[in-house]
Amino acid sequence: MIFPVLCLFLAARFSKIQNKSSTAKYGHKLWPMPQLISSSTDRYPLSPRQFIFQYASGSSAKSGCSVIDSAFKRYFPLIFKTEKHMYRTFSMQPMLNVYASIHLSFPFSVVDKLSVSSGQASLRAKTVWGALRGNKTIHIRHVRYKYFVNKTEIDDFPRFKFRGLLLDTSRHYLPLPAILKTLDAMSYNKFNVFHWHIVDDPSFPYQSSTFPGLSSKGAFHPSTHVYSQTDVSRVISHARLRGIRVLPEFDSPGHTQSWGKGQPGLLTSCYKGSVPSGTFGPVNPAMSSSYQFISRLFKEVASVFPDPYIHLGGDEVDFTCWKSNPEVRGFMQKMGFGTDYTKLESYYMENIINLTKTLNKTSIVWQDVFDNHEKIPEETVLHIWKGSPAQIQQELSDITLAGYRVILSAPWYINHIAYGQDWTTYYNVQPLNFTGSEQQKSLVIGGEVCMWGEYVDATNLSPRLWPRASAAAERLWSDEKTTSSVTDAFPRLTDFRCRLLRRGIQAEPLFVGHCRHEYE
Ligand code: CP6
Repeated sequence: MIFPVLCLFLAARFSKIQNKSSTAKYGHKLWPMPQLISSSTDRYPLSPRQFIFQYASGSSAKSGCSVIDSAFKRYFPLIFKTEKHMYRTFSMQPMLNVYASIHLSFPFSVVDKLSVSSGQASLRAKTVWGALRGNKTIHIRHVRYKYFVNKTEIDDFPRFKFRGLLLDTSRHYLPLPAILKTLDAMSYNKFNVFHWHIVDDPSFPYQSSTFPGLSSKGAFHPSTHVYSQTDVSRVISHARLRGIRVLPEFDSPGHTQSWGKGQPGLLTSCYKGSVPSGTFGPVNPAMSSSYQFISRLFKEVASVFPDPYIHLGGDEVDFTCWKSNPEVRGFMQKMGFGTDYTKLESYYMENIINLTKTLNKTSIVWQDVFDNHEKIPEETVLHIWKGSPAQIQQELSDITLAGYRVILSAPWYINHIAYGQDWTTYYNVQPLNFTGSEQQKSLVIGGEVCMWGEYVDATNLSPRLWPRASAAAERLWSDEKTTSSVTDAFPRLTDFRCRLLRRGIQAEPLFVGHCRHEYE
């Protein structure tokens, strides 16, 4: 997605420069930290009534570009937030004429420039996504009802292309507003991939148009605890406007208990001796009907979710049930797999990866698929979710040596909680600290924070995510050499957490203290 240079222009009638020595003590408190920043204590007061976002003349993006138009519309009240009398002022004297609507996303990796100087701020970005994130970087501070912006020069680009967050909507149903709010908070942190672990063993909330029985029988409730096609497209467009891709996961052959309710015959029937025990295991890999079903389901998924990737899962497959089933054992014989059930798992995964390829989508799979299989198409992305720090390093080495791209999640299991400041462990992760060539390191495309849902629903999602996930967000965006000190990060993250609260995101405190907005 290469756009010609796009210039954004923030015209603000900055009044005369002020240089207050007291400004220095505030410093800039950006999160995540840009790649390169030089800011001065020179600052310009600005008034919400005179501030306007606009496209620069000559910009290849113009009014009508939905992503930027709607960003202008969203950012204004975020910047000049909150005081009730301000809103009154606006309604009496409407000033803004930059309102508009909606569109889709991809990662970017170019140096974008933001410059704030006398009379104007300008943002030059190569893509709309860069412009979107650059807009977020402008740091307008306020003291009481006065707003200021410091003279600043910023060059920026993300360290990693893939900066993800996983939500699990199967262990608990997350109502749509909770998902949309999480997307808002993700954009404040410059995350760009929403990994939607939409179905799993406990429930199947995705309302499929091809197989309506999957959710009518497999969801916690057939009409209240489901995501309709409209819900899904709302999530996708909300995400897109914020520069976030939606990566759907339909995890199989394990983690599929809920699928069996609406699709009899799909799962392996487990045996006790020579009789079926009445329980079910993973998808039955010995039946051609299983592949026909997956093919039809994925055909739908591929058209509903525009992202070029689909996450196929492939983790934690329990062989006990397969081993007990005479049909499956017969298939093992016929295929010459002996008693090696990883070969059967491999056979299944290969089939569904190829099937995904025919839909013009690239597969992402959990690391188990690499650990157990020899043959995986080269464009497949591996996703690391387990292991001790040493095992993770080994896995990174092995996967990249084999030439595969990789996403790292193992150190960022945000659903695990501990007393104290556990954000520091997420912050101190060094994704490229493993034995390997530069070429191997370039195959680490990014990382992802996982919020598994066993103990999480809409009541505790937000404070458990934020600001802990923000620690990973900075690790994935910023330069590791210049931005690695927990001591430097602490006051910035504390400040960022207050900003999240001001924007309506319930974020837990890092430590003892208060936010300035509590009494202003
Ligand atoms: N669900 C699915 C899970 C987990 C995985 N897959 C998981 C396992 C162990 C831990 C955390 C999460 N709950 N479908 C593994 C990728 Cl510690």
